[in-house]
Amino acid sequence: MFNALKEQPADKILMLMEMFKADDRPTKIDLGVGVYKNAEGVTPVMRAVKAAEKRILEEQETKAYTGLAGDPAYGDAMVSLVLGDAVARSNVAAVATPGGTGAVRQAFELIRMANPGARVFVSDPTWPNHLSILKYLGMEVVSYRYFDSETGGVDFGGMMADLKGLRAGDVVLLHGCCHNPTGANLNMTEWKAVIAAMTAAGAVPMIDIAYQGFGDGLEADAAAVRLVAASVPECLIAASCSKNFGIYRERTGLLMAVAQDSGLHAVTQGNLAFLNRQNYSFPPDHGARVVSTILTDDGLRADWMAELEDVRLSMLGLREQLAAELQRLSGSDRFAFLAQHRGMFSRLGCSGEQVEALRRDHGIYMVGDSRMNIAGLNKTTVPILAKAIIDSGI
Ligand code: PLP
Ligand code: TYF
Repeated sequence: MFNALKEQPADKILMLMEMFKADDRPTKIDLGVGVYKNAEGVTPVMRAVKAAEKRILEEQETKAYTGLAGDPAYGDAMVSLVLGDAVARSNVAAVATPGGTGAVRQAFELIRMANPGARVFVSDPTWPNHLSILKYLGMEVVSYRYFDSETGGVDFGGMMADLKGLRAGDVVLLHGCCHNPTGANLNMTEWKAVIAAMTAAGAVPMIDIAYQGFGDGLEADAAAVRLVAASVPECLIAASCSKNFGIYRERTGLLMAVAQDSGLHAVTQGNLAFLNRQNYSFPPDHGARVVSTILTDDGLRADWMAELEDVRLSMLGLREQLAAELQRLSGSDRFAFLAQHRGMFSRLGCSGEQVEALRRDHGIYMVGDSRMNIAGLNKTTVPILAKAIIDSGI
């Protein structure tokens, strides 16, 4: 049987991680995989996470199964973190999932179950796993223009023109904040226009939010998701706790299906639970319990928010330093977009050969499309990167 298997394409981001490990140059710089690192290059366990884990270790009395939707306290806490009071809780069906990826996967499956002919509109570019999962599920993908490589911002005219091709029942996948891989984001006026286009066509928004708190702050980063949820008849939201709680390997995510018609709640909730049962039965609990412990305790929540804010501001500081350094070395403003971008990533906008040269000649690792993880820098390596960029003729 196994001899019938074909080679599968590797994940380029994860491949880069292996290449970086194998490089023995002490000066190498890792700007590849999207994992937060502090100035010492460490991905720390957040203080509130440690405290919550300690509490769970001491107080948890059973490891018996939770429910197919996961622990309700986690669902409630996360719905509130992401959606605030934008919609009534009774209009939100939600299930815990293994990471944001699990939520994305279940969302696509729910779409396919409800409307096998649905096309999924995705930004060009988008997170590669969106495309690979959609392809695996045999779903039709339509890409819409998103990134303007001239300005480093959003090609909003192109995006709106491409959304004119929407038909009723199509799905539009949007990044809630901190677009991966570009770092370029819609402003609120643009979000309103996108919502109007989806509503006019009868298309359903699906929002992937994996970096809430990494861009403009916990509340600001959720503003677009909340506006969408409050404005449209139905939407799907896939949230990840991997980055903002720093619990990557615990696999903690939540899929939400919001309907203004609360009569749809029971059947939607039942279908989400059904999908969990088909794919893995009960979702992982440890990370979810850490999250709900933090979010429901005033002290832990405040400490988590303070540490997350430090993380956000450190990345913002690195962006500003890098943009200023490149301004100084190039004598131009052509890299100013780096300070405007939000989240962990920025697309530098150079060629594949230039990315390759940065790796070969300078030991600087970024993804082939010139996506850099800003958190891979520190105050000392920013000038090294800036000089390498200019020396490479970028
Ligand atoms: N969606 C996007 C855009 C991401 O960048 C990530 C990153 O890891 C995820 C979803 C899901 O992450 P995870 O499955 O680790 O929670
Ligand atoms: O884009 C990133 O780097 C993160 C981490 O298959 C990641 O989202 C990368 C590849 C992958 C899963 C997660």
